[in-house]
Amino acid sequence: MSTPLVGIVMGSKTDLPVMEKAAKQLEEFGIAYTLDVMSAHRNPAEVSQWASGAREAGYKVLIAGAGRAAHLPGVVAAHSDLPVIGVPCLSDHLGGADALYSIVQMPPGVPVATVGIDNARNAAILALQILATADEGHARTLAEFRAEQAGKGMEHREWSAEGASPRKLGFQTGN
Ligand code: AIR
Repeated sequence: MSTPLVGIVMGSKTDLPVMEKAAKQLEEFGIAYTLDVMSAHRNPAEVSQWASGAREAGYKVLIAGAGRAAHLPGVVAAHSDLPVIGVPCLSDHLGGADALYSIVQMPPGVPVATVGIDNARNAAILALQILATADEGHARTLAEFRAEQAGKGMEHREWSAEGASPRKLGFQTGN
């Protein structure tokens, strides 16, 4: 296996159902990654050590996901100058806004690129886009992904062009 380019970390094992979407997408892109659990609050020393050594370890992009007071992405960004993508994970409170605000509202100077609540797949796609700026192989993977996505979009367009009748849309026609 080649050197992992993307490091995925999450605040708890309970974030795995969300964060494994990033791992799955990276696998589909053929990008080597690692996946770890470490909490900014419960294991601050481990987080600091991992993030501080991330560039030297060969990573190019870091993805960090957490819920509630989601400080993990910000703390990782504080300890590393690699691009950090933050994934706010939905918890049973506040509709995920707690994690979203904790991640997106970084102080000027220490950015975290924040994706939508639970949208770990977008984090993997953004990681590919970052890698593609400096690598032809990743740029080709990105172009293929975009073409495939556009193809799916066209299928939807064709479906609507076949006649988006009120019945097809599930509306009741009165008379
Ligand atoms: N969390 C863990 N340490 C710091 C934070 N913010 C987050 C986890 C998880 C939530 O707290 O990322 O989303 C609940 O964690 P647990 O382990 O109690 O299920």
